[in-house]
Amino acid sequence: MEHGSATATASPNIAFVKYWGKRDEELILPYNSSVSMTLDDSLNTVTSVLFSKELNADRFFINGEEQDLSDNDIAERFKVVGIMRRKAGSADHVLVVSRNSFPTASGLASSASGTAALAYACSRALGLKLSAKELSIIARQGSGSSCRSILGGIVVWKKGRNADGSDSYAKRIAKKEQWPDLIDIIAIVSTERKRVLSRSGMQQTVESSSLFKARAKFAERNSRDFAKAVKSKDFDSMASIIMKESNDMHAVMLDTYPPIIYLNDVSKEIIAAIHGLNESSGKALAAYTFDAGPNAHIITLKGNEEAVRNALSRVDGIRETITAGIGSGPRALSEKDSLIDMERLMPKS
Ligand code: 2P0
Repeated sequence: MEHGSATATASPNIAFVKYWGKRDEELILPYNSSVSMTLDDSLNTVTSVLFSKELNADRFFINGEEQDLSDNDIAERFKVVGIMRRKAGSADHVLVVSRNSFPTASGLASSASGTAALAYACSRALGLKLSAKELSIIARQGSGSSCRSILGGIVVWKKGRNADGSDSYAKRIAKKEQWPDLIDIIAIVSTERKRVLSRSGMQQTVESSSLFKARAKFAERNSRDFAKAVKSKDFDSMASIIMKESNDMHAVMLDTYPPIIYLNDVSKEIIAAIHGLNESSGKALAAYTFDAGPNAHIITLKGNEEAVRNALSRVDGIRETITAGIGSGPRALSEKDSLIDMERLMPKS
């Protein structure tokens, strides 16, 4: 092939059963299975790739800024490109241009949507016909949680048992249409960059937390129970697993030495407000979950949005909220949406 290009879009996912801890750092294999919902287009990454003999080096731009490919974090995500190139038998250099549509204040990690969009765009540009399973296995090696953003709806990432990672990939457990009302109200509490990155933080947990050894077993059971609750349309059980999972993950973070503390006082106020709302309603209207930061994700159904907003309005310190629905996964965009200027072989200005 002389050259190949493609543009794809993917969205982040929010984990209901959390991934925190790798049993294999190179292949990115987790200690436990995890479950998430892929978000809709309200938050997304668009990525264009061009493989061409006319390029004399690999180049990678995110939001207009050129990335240093010798930086560890960037090189890890870029691993996806190397895997794709080997699969396609290509030796061409690549130009990758990526843009996150996230509201700058969202504080959301872009690694999941970015790596999923990169994998999806590379496979199309190189003419590889890969299944969702194959794409998920490749994306996983760039960033663990990105393997779940390869699919829409509610998704489980099976931890797998094989040493080569061939059985550690994401599978959909419910289509978007089965849970069309599921939403994530993101309450922005802080826009500061996180001090401890997920990658090094989770490794410190594996090395130093004794509670973590127990977590793997609970989390595996929670993944199975969550899948059952999704199938039986049991939001009450889903909500309690979501909240307990978040609490459990933040407990092992605190048990890490030195401790990793992502939640702040506003996060804790939100936790109390959601429990208060559920108690006064006599059933679970909503669930909170927190990732590697203090911003809250409130998982609820569209019909409960007003009640949740009411409860949140009584918490001081929430800067803004962003609501995302359930998404349908990555998709290819047309050439006119490409972020690459094919004449100059540079990002479009
Ligand atoms: C998750 N997080 O399940 C958990 C919850 C953060 C807290 O996956 O090292 O960026 O690239 O595999 O996927 C964040 O970790 O880490 C994450 P790597 P990733 O969504």
